[in-house]
Amino acid sequence: MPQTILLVEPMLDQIEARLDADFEVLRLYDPHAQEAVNARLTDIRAVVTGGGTGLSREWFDKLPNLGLVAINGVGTDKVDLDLAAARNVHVSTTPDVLTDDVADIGMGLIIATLRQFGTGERLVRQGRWAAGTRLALGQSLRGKRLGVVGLGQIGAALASRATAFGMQIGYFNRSPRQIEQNWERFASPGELAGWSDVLAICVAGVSQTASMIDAHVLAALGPEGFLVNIARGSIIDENALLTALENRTIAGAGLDVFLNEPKIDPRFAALDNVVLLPHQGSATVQTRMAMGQLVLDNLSAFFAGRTPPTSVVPLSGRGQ
Ligand code: 8YV
Repeated sequence: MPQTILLVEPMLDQIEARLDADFEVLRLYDPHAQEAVNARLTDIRAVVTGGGTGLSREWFDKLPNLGLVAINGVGTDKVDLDLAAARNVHVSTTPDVLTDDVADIGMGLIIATLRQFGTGERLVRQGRWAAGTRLALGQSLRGKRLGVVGLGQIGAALASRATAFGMQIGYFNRSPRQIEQNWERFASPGELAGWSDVLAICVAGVSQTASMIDAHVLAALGPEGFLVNIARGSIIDENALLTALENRTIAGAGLDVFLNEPKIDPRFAALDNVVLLPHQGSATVQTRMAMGQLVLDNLSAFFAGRTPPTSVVPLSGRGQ
């Protein structure tokens, strides 16, 4: 009898086919499966979910025999890791394999924001270029100062890309990092923002980083500064960001993540100085295949009685 798992959000078809071959998969997102899900709660040993979705405390409480939450991503902010540890539930992620694609989206948002890809695309599509409207001049990347908030794998990969575009790199990182490059370290996000032309948010979205980018940091970034966020919406005081964009106390923003995704604040849609993406950081066929393979590896290790290879929750005791 195959083990029963709960799939919280869709994955790549090829990965879901492998899940169906190896497990009894109950799909939480399938409206026709709700009755089956509720009838089988005690049989569910593992949950597969996304980084942006996680698993709520309510669902932890509904699953008495849960032993693994396998995240198809690296963000653990939507899973209570303390609760998982207390319940002896592994939480696994998909590190490394998505670094390049997320850094690519960050570089793309820097280019798209400084060179006004969104405004330009709308100008052409709406026929205003043909009617004689011209796009205002943009900003070159060469020589601009990129401030990276969070110099982890993704932040460092973005900084390397930006260096190739002729940008200078500064960064803020809570813990010191041994780096070979001559990137300047700043003591706070505010000091980094005051130095930066572009501020890129690459830090994990955890309780310690909630609203780290607030009105003071945005004021330090200033009216010629741009913000890019490829991490989590929770890291930015979103009302302060919207006010700064509306009042142009910052020049613009390129955003792949938001609070309350996908039902983001409608104020964003009224702005012409933002580039908006629907959380596309790791959303490529190749990366989602690699992430899915890591999810499968963690599931098979767990059900074989071994520690999931990319578990982030140190467990004492059974774990199984
Ligand atoms: C994905 C992410 O969008 O890695 C993360 O935490 O947010 C992204 O990679 C998400 O995990 C898709 O399920």
